[in-house]
Amino acid sequence: MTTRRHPTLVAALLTLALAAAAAPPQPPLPHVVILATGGTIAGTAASSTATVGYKAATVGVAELIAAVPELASVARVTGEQVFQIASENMTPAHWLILARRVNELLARPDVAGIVITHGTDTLEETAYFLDLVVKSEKPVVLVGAMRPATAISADGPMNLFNAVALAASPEAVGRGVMVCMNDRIDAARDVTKTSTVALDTFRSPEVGELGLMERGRPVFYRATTRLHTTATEFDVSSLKELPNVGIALAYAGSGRLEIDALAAAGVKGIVNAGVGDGSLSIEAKAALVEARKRGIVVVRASRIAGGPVVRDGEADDDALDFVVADNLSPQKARILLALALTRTSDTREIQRIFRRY
Ligand code: DAS
Repeated sequence: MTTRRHPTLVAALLTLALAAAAAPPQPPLPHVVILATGGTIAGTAASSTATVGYKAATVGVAELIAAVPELASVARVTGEQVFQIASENMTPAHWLILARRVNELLARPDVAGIVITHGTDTLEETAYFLDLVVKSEKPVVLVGAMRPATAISADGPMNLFNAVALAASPEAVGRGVMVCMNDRIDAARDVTKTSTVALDTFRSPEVGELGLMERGRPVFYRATTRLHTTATEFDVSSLKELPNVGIALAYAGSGRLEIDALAAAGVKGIVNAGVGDGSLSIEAKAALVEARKRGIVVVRASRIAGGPVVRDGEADDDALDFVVADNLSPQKARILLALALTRTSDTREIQRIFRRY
């Protein structure tokens, strides 16, 4: 076919070429760094139908990125393999390493946001710790998967795409550390893993998600009222280790066994995951009073997934010099107490901290 016979085609092609040349240059895509730590999102199994009993933390960050070429449509992505572990093995020592790397990267003007790929088992704890110590307004988004990368309908790739798209979004700036799984956007403070197996496991049962991902864009419905990131008083940049805080879970017949063991182990704080509204058995109360007398800070939390522990409700906290956890889960109250103890051992000051974060 020669163009001589199709003058309209030539005109159309010319118009397109001129339009393309005149179009304003597209701004460069935001640079998002993916920090990989392991977990199921990096997991593999011998069979594509295996969704339990697989090996977590085997696929490297380069492979995770290569498996989702669509990332290039929302961000310029680079990756670092910070750890390669199942998150049941994550520790405060790992948190400190991760926090330092996050703060270093976010201080760079060329970095727009960070995604952290992570096992789901303790993802909410790492997220909350970072929410309290990251010193930037830029988005930090944690993401995992409930099915290994080798599974039919693996959830990791879409979760990773959404997490990167969120971290690249200007609307995500200043909202604290977020968790983005199964299209939901949750605040680090409120989110928790609610199912051992369901894809939609990360929920914020009491206060609801911050928003949803829609076609690669965040739609926000609320913002947290609690302090986070640049508004917190916590600085871990030169901290060697976090103060040791333990959790004692209450159950029918639980007495002082776990509490005494924690006290004997030399913890600086005990979070008591009480029954009901943080209720204490007679024995547990006696053990906590003794622990307090040894200078251990006691926080009354609840094993129940929702609602606050009301101060001076099921125990006379004023008289006992205890702190209440507000509506934080025991595992998150432990994180906040550990960071509070880097600032003060004054229980009134610590209670004020639990009201603000
Ligand atoms: N063992 C789990 C973990 O690494 C696997 C996962 O769900 O990510 O948290």
